[in-house]
Amino acid sequence: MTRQEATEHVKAAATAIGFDAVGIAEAVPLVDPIQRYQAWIEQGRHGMLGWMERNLDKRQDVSQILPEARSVIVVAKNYFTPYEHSVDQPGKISRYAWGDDYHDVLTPMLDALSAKVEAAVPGSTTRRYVDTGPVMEKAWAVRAGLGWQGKHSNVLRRDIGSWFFLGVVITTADLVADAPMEDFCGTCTACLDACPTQAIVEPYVVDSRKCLSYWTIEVKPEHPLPAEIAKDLDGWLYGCDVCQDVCPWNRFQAPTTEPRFQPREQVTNMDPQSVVTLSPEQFADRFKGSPMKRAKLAGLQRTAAALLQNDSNAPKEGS
Ligand code: B12
Ligand code: SF4
Ligand code: SF4
Repeated sequence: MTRQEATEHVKAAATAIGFDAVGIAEAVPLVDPIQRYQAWIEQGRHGMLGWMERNLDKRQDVSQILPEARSVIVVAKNYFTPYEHSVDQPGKISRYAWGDDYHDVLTPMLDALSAKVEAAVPGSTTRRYVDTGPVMEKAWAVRAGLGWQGKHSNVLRRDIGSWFFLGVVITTADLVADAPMEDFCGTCTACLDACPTQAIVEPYVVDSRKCLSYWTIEVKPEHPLPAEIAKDLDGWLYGCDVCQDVCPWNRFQAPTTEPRFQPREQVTNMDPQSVVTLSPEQFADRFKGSPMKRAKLAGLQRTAAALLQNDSNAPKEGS
């Protein structure tokens, strides 16, 4: 197979496996993204996510992960389902967590893609990631022309908006790289204007310390929610979708074909009162295979208690 044929074969395989988009980048070190990443860390914008301070060499240069890496294949998997959050009750769960854990869904798909790459280019090797290591997935997606980075900092495309997960296969196979995509944010500032906590501190830059997603998912349960976050939860129990809900490119997104991303038992909200009374056994049973396990029972209960205590947390109309 020629280089061009191998590239086409790999892209066709990504589609056949069920990915919604694929792009390829040359595996040379990232320059601007790593400088911006470093500045972001120095400004403390990662908050308590101490692991983000480590492995800068690997984040910059994937050959520190896979020596002789030549290409980075980036794939997108749509998780949009045609349901809305209940606007009249608090306890909103972010879309990405309505179905099964995306790590469980994407990992075998990435393994299948890796096998196709290794077969197309004999002697090549691969390493795959889906939010599982020190790889700057958004920066690689941008370089691979998979989408552009929106002002809310998520990667998006005109055809499928931003409701997709990213996955990455680093490979020693030398494939033909794609050109980056144009930025279609234009003069829009809808995401910056709508963020309930002004966490998008400037276009393209999110400060985790202000972001509801950080507080409701990532911060360990032993840390109480700061008063200014607790009062502005805007009805969110787990994660936050506001900056993507308001994005014009998300208006017409086609639903995912993946049954495992459908809302479990049609659940898009959870009554905070039912969360504070949940037992560990009920939690383990209810959230088996769900991304929501990540917050731990005590973490969910911390947010649920804040939702119950703050009247201002009733979701605003239309949010
Ligand atoms: C840490 C992390 C978080 C943190 C920090 C958020 C963030 N903005 O990075 C928190 C916990 C807040 C978070 C929240 C969410 N996350 Co998250 N997260 C990650 C993770 C593990 C690392 C991202 C990272 O390195 N951030 C560090 C900062 C420095 O990166 P950055 O924001 O991209 O910074 C760039 C821009 O600021 C840019 N920049 C700065 N100035 C300028 C100026 C111009 C002109 C331009 C063009 C660019 C630019 O340069 C920087 C470097 O490239 C990735 C998985 C991975 N390994 O990559 C998932 C990931 C980014 N998360 C994801 C998701 C789905 C979410 C949520 C939507 C979940 C939810 N519904 O609650 C929210 C979205 C919040 C938001 N608006 O960003 C997806 C995004 C998919 C996509 N379509 O882009 C990822 C890729 C996971 C995955 N594999 O699918 N997340
Ligand atoms: S996820 Fe929510 S809190 Fe975080 S930047 Fe987006 S709108 Fe703001
Ligand atoms: S809401 Fe507007 S500014 Fe924000 S990502 Fe979407 S198009 Fe870009």
